[in-house]
Amino acid sequence: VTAENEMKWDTVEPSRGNFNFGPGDQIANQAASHGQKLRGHTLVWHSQLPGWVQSISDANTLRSVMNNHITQTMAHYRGKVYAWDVVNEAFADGSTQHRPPVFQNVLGNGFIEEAFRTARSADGSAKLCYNDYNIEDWNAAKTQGVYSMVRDFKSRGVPIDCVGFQGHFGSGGPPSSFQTTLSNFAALGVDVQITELDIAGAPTTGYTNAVRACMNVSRCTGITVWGVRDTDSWRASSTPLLFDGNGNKKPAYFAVLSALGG
Ligand code: G2I
Repeated sequence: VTAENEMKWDTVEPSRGNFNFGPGDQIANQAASHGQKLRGHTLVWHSQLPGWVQSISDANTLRSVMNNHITQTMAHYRGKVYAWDVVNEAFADGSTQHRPPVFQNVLGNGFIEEAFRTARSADGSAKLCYNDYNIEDWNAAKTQGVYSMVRDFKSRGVPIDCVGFQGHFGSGGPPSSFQTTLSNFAALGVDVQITELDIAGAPTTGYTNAVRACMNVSRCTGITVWGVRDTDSWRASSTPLLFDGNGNKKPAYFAVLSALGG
């Protein structure tokens, strides 16, 4: 289970030092009472970031605010969240570089490393993941940028355990190189997961290909769909999920079940 919005910064720390874990706790409790594993989403992200953080221009202030947010949130969910998206979507589209606002602009290149080191200190048991979209195609610049970062982190002992591939696909499903991408990242010594899967029109072929790519890579340890019913999806008009608005199973549901082995 992943909270779609309830563990994001604007909900969790709407003003400096005031933490609101109520909405996230509801999801955590629901997951615990059903024996479901919980992913934490997300600690450091440029979006759904409250205005008070976006307007910080002093590096020492932003560093302490970022580290405090990571530390408090992970401490609260210690033992409940098994894997955290520590940093989400830090790379710019079509590029090997980080996107500018606000962490990169104020803290510089080292902010991702600092976030992961802080996260390891805050919870030594949780898996620490980098999560992003449009990094499924091995030939994309953004994929190569993230790959270089993970390789660098592993070579220098910066703590990182997993990479999340969001998997927001068009009607064609995953790019043909997706399994290559997953296995190349896994070969660096991290787990890989599909973290936010949805496919425009929910084609059975696209879903089958996405599930197979993961099943074929032994270090691919999770597939999460980004919502249950089409009507609740962030892209509802594309009906990208496994259940329709009435909660009925769609053909893609049966395709996924079969790709998982029945
Ligand atoms: O944009 C799709 C996903 C891309 N990867 C990171 C995910 O965290 C992201 O999730 C979406 C949620 O599914 C949406 O539900 O993130 C959006 C915001 O970036 C979420 O939308 C927001 C709306 O923009 C707000 O107006 C609304 O108040 O949902 C909020 C809560 O319903």
